[in-house]
Amino acid sequence: MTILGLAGHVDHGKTALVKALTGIDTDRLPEEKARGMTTDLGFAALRLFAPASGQSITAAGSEGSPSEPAARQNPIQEGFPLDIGVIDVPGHERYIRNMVAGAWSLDLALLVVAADDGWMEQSENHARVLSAAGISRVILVIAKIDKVSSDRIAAVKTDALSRARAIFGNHARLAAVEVSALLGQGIDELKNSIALEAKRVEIGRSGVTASRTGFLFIDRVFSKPGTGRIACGTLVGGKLALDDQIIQSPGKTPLRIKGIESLGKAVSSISGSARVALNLSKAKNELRRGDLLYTTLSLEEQGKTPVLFSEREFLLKVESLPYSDASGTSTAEVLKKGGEIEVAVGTAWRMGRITPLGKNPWYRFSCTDELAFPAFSPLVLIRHGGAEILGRAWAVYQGKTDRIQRRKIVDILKSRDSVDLSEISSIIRITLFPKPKNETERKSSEVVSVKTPLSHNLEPLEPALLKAEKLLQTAGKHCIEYPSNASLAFTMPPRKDMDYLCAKGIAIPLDRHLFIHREIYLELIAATLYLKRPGESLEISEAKERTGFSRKFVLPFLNRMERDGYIKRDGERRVILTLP
Ligand SMILES: Nc1nc2c(ncn2[C@@H]2O[C@H](COP(=O)(O)OP(=O)(O)OP(=O)(O)O)[C@@H](O)[C@H]2O)c(=O)[nH]1
Ligand SMILES: [Mg+2]
Repeated sequence: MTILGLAGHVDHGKTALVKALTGIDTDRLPEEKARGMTTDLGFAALRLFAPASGQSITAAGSEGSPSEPAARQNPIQEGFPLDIGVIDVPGHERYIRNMVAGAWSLDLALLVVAADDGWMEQSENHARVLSAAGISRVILVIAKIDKVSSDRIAAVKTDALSRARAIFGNHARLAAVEVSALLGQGIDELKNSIALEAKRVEIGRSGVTASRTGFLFIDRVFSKPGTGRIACGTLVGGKLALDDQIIQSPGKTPLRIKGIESLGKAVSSISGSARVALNLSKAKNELRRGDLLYTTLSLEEQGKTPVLFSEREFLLKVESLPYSDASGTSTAEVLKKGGEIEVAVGTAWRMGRITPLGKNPWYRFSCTDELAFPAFSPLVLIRHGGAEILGRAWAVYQGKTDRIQRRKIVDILKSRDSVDLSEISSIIRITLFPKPKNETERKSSEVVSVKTPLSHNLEPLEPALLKAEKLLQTAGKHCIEYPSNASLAFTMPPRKDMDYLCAKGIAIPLDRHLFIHREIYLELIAATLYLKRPGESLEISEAKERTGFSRKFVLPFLNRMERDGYIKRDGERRVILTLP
C-alpha cells in the first residue's frame, strides 16, 4: 500500500481535494464540521490502477534520480491495482503537531497551494515538515484554479515550484498539477500523477526485503462494544498476523493482536506499509495516541545498532532545514543558548529542554515523559508553544549521562562529525560502557563472537541430521527433552544425532536432557535482554514473560545464559553482564 499525505496552508482546499479524489469527507469531528476547518488527522482510501510504463507526469523539473526504481525491471504491470491510504491534515498553525503526526510514514505528499492566496506561511512550514520527515516525492497541487486567471495560476505555480525546490532539494521528485476540486478540473490528471508515483513506490518496494521490525505510531484509539480496544495507525515495515505479539512503548508492554483491519476489510495478516486498525488484548496501560507499537525485534536487528529508542533523555544530532528563501533564522542561532523546545516524531511529541553539548550540532534533550521511536527516525524540532519548525534531529544515544561521560562524548564527536550516525551511536555506547575485562566477560564475548551468525555456515548435513535439525526447529521453544514419553517418541531425533548437532553448535543443551535450536536460543536471549543494560537485574518472572517459557524451562534457560556469560547470579538476583 502506498501512503499519501496532504499538506498545505489553512483553507487551501486539502479536504475538498481528498473528497474529490476519494469521495470521502475526512472532516469527521463535530467541531470540524461546525468550523469548516480540519483540526485533526483524517483518513481515506483510494484505489487507482498502474498506468502504462513510460507515461510521464505533467511535471516541472521532475526527472527523478538515475537510480529511480522505475529503471529496474518492472514487476507491476499496467492495470495493477494500487491501494493508497490517504491522510488529510489540518492547515491551521495551531494544529501543526497534528500535521507533523500525519507526515511520518508517507511515501508521497500532495502539497496544496491555493491559486488565489499563493504560497503562505503554513505552505512553508508544512513543506519543511515533509522535508524533515525525509519525504522526497511531492506533487505540488495548485488548487482552486476556478477562482483566478490563467496568468495568476502560472505565476503561483512558478513561485511555489521554486520555493518547494529550495526546500526539498534537487534530488526530490517534484511534479505540479492544477486543479479545481469544486469543478472537478484537473482531478483525473492528478489521479494519473498519483498512480504513476504510487507505481514507482510499489516497484521500489517489490525488490526490497521488508525490514523485520514493523513500527506503528498510534494515531487513533477507540473501543467497539463486544470487540474491545482498537488502535489505528500506519504500519511501516514488518508483518503483523492474528495472535502475534506486538509491544507497546513507552512501557514495553506485550499485547496480543486479536483482529486486523485495513482499508475497512478484516485480514489475517498484513505487511507494512499499510493503514491498519488493530484489535488488541487488554493490558495494564492505556493505549494512547503517540504510543509506538512494534513487532518483537530479532537478534539480528539488535546487534550493535539500536532499532528502537525509548527514554526520557537523548543525545541528538541537530540539522537545519532549508527555507524557501533567505528569510529564516538558523537552527544553531535559535538553539545556541538551549531552553525549552518541542520534539515531535510520528504521532508523539514532548516538551523538553535542549542543551548544547559544547559542539555544534550535538545537543542533549531531556523530557519528563518517556518518548519511544524507531532509532534514526528524524525528529522534528518545533519552537516551544509556537508553530515554527526549527530543524530536525536524530538521536544517537538514549539515557542519562553525567558530566564526565558527556565530556568524553564531546571529545569523540569533535573528530567524527561526518561519521555515519549508527557508527557514532556504537562508539558512544562503547565509550560509556567499555567491556569489563574479567573472566566472565571474556567468556561471554567469546560466546557472542561464536554465535553471532544466525545460521550455521557449516558443511551440508546428512539427511538424518537435517531431519533432526528440522525437528528441533519445529519444537521451537518447547525444546526437545530426553527421554521423551512414548507418545512423542516418533518425533524425537536419535540422541546421538542431537549430540552431533550440539557438537556442531546447531543445538544448544539447556541442561543434560533439554535441547533447543541455537537460533531460537539466541532469539530468546535477545527478547529477554531487550532494552536492558549491563548491571540491571533480571527477574525470573520477567524472563518467563519475555520468553513465554514455563518455570520448568525458564530455569535451565537462565542457567544456560549464565554459563554463556550473559548474566550472573548474585544471591537471589540475576545481574546482566553483557548484551547480545
Ligand atoms: N472555489 C473553490 N473553492 C474551493 C475549492 N476547493 C476548496 N474550496 C473551498 O475552500 C474552503 C476550504 O476548503 P477545505 O478543503 O476545507 O480547506 P483545507 O485546506 O482542508 O482547510 P484546513 O483543513 O482547515 O486547513 C471551503 O469553503 C471549500 O469549499 C476549489 O477548488 N474551488
Ligand atoms: Mg481540511
